[in-house]
Amino acid sequence: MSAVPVGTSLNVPSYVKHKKLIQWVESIARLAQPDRVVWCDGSVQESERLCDEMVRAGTLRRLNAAKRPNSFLAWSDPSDVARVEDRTFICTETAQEAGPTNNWMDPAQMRATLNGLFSGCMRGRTMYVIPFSMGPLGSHISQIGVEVSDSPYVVVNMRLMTRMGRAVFDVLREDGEFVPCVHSVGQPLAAGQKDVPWPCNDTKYIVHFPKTREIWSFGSGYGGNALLGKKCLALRIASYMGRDEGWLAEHMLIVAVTTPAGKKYHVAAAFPSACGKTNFAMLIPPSAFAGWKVSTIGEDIAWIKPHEDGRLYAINPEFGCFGVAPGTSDRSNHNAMAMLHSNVIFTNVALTDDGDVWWEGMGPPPAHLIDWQGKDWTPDCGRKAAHPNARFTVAAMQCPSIDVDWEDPNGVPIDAFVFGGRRSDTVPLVTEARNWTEGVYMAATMGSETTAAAAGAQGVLRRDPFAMLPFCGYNMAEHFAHWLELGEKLAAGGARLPKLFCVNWFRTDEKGRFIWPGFAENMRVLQWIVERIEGHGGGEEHLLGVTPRYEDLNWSGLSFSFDNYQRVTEIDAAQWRRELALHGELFEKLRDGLPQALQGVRQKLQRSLPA
Ligand code: SAT
Ligand code: MN
Repeated sequence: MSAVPVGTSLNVPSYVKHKKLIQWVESIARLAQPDRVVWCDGSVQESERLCDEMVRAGTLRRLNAAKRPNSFLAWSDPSDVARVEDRTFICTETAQEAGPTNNWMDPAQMRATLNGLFSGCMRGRTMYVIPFSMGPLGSHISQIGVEVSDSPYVVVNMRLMTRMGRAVFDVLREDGEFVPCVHSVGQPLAAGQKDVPWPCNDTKYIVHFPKTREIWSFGSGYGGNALLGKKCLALRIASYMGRDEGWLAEHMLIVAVTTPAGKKYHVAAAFPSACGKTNFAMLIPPSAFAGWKVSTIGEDIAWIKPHEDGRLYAINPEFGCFGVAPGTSDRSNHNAMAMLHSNVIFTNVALTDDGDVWWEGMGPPPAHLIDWQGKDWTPDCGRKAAHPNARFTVAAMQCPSIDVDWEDPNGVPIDAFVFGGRRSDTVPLVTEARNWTEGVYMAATMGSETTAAAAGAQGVLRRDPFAMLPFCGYNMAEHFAHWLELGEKLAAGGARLPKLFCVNWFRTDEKGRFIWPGFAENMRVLQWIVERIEGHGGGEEHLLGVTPRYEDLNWSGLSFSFDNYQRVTEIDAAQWRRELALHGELFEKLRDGLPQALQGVRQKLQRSLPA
């Protein structure tokens, strides 16, 4: 091997035989000039050692072992708390290929920028080589990635979020394909300089080269900015792969619903970040639903492929959850609370006086806490104790409702797709599309009020097609076309297509309170969806599709008045005129490549609106 930077040895383990991979690691080491290179094996011992080091460095706090065994708390820099969408780039050959909803930059120009940023950026730090598989190891659906990162926090999180470690090299062997992912917090250390607990850089770049399947991330250590298997690989790069290869990478949870008759159905549902995907994926049916069972296959991402039988099968490419903590409680998500009892990394939640964690919505506030910024907190201090985008990282296997088939390398057959946004008005509780094109239209025109998952203003209504606005690695208009073509292809083969539904749990009253109880009560909607799949659910056809009448839902165990039901299902003509105008604005923005069929649906809706 040729010489590496002064004082650096690549330390390649003997079991790594992949020349191209070794050369690539060497090239990044030369560029970034870390003090040391460490190849991660994914073992418990490795994770424990790194956690101990991070505790000493002040990055992690070990939580009370009696209350929260083997769990840690990290507080990030206050400037590094969420995905940075305006610093996320798709570098395709042409701007048209990335489309108007992505930030585009010319690949050559971006490479020059990255070369500058990354040169020497790991000085004084260790560069970890993190091999991981998205999807079960060795499955034909899975993709291998290798992330190099100067953040030990990234290593221990990747171990929970992906199948990470030495076994990946058994799959890669000498020349297997992998997605190279380069990550740096972007804060080199001079000789003798003391580190900070959460190094990061005000300059941030989250960059994708979809054609060459490369990811480069600079300046952030947080979540989807830094755990590159998740949004970067499993959504942005994978959606681009799927477009080329005839499959889908979607921002969807996957649940199985088993009926009292023992029939099992699979539903994949798209919601924007921090709109309750984790809660829906782990729903426990209310006690009145005896015999019904909901089990979890995934809670954030689905890879969906057509099989020989003509149906669509989905896998969860992830191995863990990176869920929103605030609002999670025994009432909102009992399964999530149970899965958080041990082996968790919490980020940006508050610390209790007895060494446990707390966040808004968990339960009554303790009299005193240390907040996510390390400051004393009391219930009357006027600040939030946890950051609104505070998260937990935990292995999916710890979820009590995890489905027996969740690691099936062939995936599970999808019976229905559900699309939902956070809308305080306009969009009814649930609507079934009358056909595939109408369903794609619903997904394409989804709107949602923004949440703390991304930096920027919250509660602003924006179009979020397929809940993929920040995650589609190519032109969104083409994504619509890809869905329409896939539907046509499957239908032409004689397959029964999944049914498509649009939901909205978030309508509010005059005082801004949610009208629909949500959470476990969403089971009522889920039961109706299953009945529609089975062909016996009742409903009423209207402008947008089919919605259950009051008497079509199972109300046992809940008192929810007919009037309130009207308020969550009503279609207001004035609101829909505004809504269709907004759809028009989106279509205008996406006009290059927008499928004509979708314009057709919009025109039909416009004509059917009462004057
Ligand atoms: O991208 S993150 O995983 O940090 C947050 C999200 O959008 O779900
Ligand atoms: Mn998400």
